[in-house]
Amino acid sequence: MWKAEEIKIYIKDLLKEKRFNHVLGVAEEAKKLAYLNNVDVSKCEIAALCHDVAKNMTIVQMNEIIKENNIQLSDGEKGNSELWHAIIGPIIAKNVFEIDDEEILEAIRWHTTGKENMNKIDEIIYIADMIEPNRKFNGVEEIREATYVNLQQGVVKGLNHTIQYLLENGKCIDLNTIKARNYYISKIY
Ligand code: DGI
Ligand code: FE
Ligand code: FE
Repeated sequence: MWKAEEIKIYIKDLLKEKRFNHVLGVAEEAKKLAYLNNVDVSKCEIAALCHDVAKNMTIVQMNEIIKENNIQLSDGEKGNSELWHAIIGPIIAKNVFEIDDEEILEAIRWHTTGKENMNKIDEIIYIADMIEPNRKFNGVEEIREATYVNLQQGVVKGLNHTIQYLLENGKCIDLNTIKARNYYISKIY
């Protein structure tokens, strides 16, 4: 498995500057949250550094990888190419960065939609992606504060925010996003 510093060098070349800075922001946020929640800091750092590794790919390139790897997309995923970088990310992380740790690969897989009953690493990567210091959208501060009170409370607020954004913009909401919210609100409230 590549070291964090080696992955950083690779993705600095791979991604645009803004995306690279986002990835570094997610890594710092994830490390802090890991420490505070008694989760493996270095696993979270590696997952964070890899989470958007497929973000610069074209739809054609992603389609090729999906076919080559016999990935069956759900009907919802087929029409929703923004979700594909999370599906392809673990494949690149495995093939290029030689990551075999299933927990790291799973955290990359679920960073965009979330899912029901995530483990703490999944939760940290999901929410660190949303609240890292470069994120400036309306409402981010409330999600940040909630996350530092309670990780799962932050996840609920993050899911609510995404669902609201998707509704307002007339976009399809992936079933995993909905199931995740239903799961987490029933746990929190
Ligand atoms: O890759 P990032 O930009 O850092 O963040 P991300 O992986 O969370 O991807 C964000 C995009 O994914 C954003 O445009 C909203 C979209 N997204 C997240 N959940 C869903 C979704 N899009 C649809 N259509 N449905 C979802 O459930
Ligand atoms: Fe992403
Ligand atoms: Fe991201």
